[in-house]
Amino acid sequence: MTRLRWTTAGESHGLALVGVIEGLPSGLPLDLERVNRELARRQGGYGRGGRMRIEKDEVELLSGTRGGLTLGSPVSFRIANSDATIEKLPVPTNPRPGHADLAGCQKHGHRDPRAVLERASARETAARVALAAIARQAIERFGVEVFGHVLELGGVRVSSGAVEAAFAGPREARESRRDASEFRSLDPSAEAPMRAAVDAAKEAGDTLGGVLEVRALGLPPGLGSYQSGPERLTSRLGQALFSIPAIKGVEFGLGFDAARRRGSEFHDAILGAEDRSGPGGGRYRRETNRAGGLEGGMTTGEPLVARAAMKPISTLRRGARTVEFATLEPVTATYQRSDVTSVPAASVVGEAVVALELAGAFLEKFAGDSLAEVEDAFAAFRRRLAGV
Ligand code: EPS
Repeated sequence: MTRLRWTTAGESHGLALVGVIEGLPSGLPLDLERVNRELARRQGGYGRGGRMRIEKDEVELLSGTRGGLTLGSPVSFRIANSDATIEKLPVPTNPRPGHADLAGCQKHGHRDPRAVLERASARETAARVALAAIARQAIERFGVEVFGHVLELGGVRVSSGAVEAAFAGPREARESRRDASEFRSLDPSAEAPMRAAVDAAKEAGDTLGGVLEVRALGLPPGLGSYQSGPERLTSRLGQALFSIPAIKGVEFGLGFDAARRRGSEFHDAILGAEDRSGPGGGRYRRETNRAGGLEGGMTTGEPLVARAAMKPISTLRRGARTVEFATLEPVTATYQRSDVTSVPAASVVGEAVVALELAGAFLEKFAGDSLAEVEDAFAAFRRRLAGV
């Protein structure tokens, strides 16, 4: 039994992105179409640039399954790059602000931003979306749903009423509403102002950031641990969300607003639960969920609610101020092409990294070499929970 772990490799304009994940139980049916659907969702969204018309991301499975079932061995795949021009692309003569260019060059001792930017590029997130789309299949069968959507883009906020209504309703309805939106939003009335904001930024050669939210429903209590800081699910999820390029802030539940409340106005009262059929499965429920489904670094059985703030994309068509490596002469940073915003895509990536971390925490709590063993461990926990 291996703890769930994974890695990616690949440069933005290299041959391919590669992913390897180990620690999945054997006997898990893997739906590759599901993986490709997630990749397509990440590629879409209003405000993407020319590159996404060139690529059509699809996984090619290389190992870890037989007859459509996992073997328990590492699962690996590649996603080919259509634009695999890394050897031919020009070497910029100046570092672009906002990117990894300058610190990366200083770190490695070169004056070639391409040597840095090819790996620092957010293209890598395609591999992580594929890894997550594989791993989450291990927890979705236990009733866990992980759902990402856009809360705010370029200063346009979706209505919280529309969001709460979507979460109160059936899963299929919120999925189809979000997937019909070019902004991955649950509020159709936000579409027109968001489109206008992106069009205006594009016109001005500028870029936009925003806020994404990821909720996970159907989680049992007790995933994660209070036993050591790094094992707290809060720190693991925070790290996962901050690992997405351009993320500048992460919060759970009321987040920064919690700092402005008294304790009596924040903590979620514990009530007895009449209905024990819910995912928590236990004898308790909460009156509110201001903590965002996490207490003591563990899931509470309430929905997990995480949000992440994304800065505007660093590549500006109007140009950003920098200096030449050779002369320190002030110049406008090199521009080739870029997205105006990728907040819709980042909501898919946010969903993915949260799902990947939750899959890891779930498979630690309900560990097993085979899917049957995981099912047994989960059922035994549910039985015990009814008595605690
Ligand atoms: C990116 C720059 C753009 C984006 C890219 C991320 O690519 P290019 O330089 O080839 O135009 O399209 O995003 C992706 C390729 C992707 O798959 O999301 C960057 O500098 O981070």
